[in-house]
Amino acid sequence: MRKNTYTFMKTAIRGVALLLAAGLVFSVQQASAKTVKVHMVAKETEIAIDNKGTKYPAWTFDGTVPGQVVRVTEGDIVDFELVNPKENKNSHSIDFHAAEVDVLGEFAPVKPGNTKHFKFKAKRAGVWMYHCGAPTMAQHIARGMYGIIIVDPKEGYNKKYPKPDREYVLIQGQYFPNADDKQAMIENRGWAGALINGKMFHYDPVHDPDASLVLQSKPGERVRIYFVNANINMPVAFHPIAGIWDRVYLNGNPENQLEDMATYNVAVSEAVTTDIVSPADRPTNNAIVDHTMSAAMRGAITVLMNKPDADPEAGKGDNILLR
Ligand SMILES: [Cu+2]
Repeated sequence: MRKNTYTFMKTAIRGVALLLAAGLVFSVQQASAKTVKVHMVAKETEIAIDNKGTKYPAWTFDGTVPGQVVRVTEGDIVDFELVNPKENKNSHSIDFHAAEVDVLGEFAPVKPGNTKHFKFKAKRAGVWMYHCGAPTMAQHIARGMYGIIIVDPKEGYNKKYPKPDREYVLIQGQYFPNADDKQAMIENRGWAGALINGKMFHYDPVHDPDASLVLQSKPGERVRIYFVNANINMPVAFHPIAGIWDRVYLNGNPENQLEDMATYNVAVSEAVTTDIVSPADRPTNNAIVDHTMSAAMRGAITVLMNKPDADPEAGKGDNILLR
């Protein structure tokens, strides 16, 4: 009897201690979660589609293709506002792949002159596409309404998810020269270019003498790429020429991890995080490509230079999507 009472007391004390510990962890997490305001304006405007400055009648978030990089931490609340100015001719919308909401509510089209406001909790770590979903969706994406939302894991970095030395965002899209031909976009007819962050051969001075930007790192650094396939109809064979993906995090989640990959096949609308570590003992270059030749030769080649005098600011802080 006394032994039973003692065991009961011990179990009760342990239970209370566990509850206290759980409460502490919970309150720490609560305290670190924050609300992040994200404001976007749908803009129907001309943009440059290549390094020469060839104009294209784009539909955009905030006047750029892709739209702004949205970056939050797992557990944060995204407080979002989309303005569709009355000057626009079309309804637009937003579809965040990181949100679990109502497609007929939060994601519904917004008419010109109206504003949409909603909040969602970024519950799951990873990288996710966002895009306009207003009809005809193929046309709204093809004309430029897409971007990335990065939800960093609340645990932060660890052995399984090492801190990168540099980070870059690459978003691939398809260029359809006839911006009005929705049917061609749906049927994948007549696409003439592969866009990387909105331009063909954006970071490839080897194939385009007008290209002025490249990705940079120092030899031996861990470079983390956040990649989105914003194509209309084409998967992407994502491959670093003269390199190997040290790790591939499916959907950007550290729990979904592959190692030592040559090529990772990225579905339409899929986002993925990949790490590459160059040899530490000499300068090298990689060409990060869509190994699908019809895409590579139309613009999906990105040069990564690994050199001792790499720009110390490149791929750091807010400087991860080069424009
Ligand atoms: Cu739109």
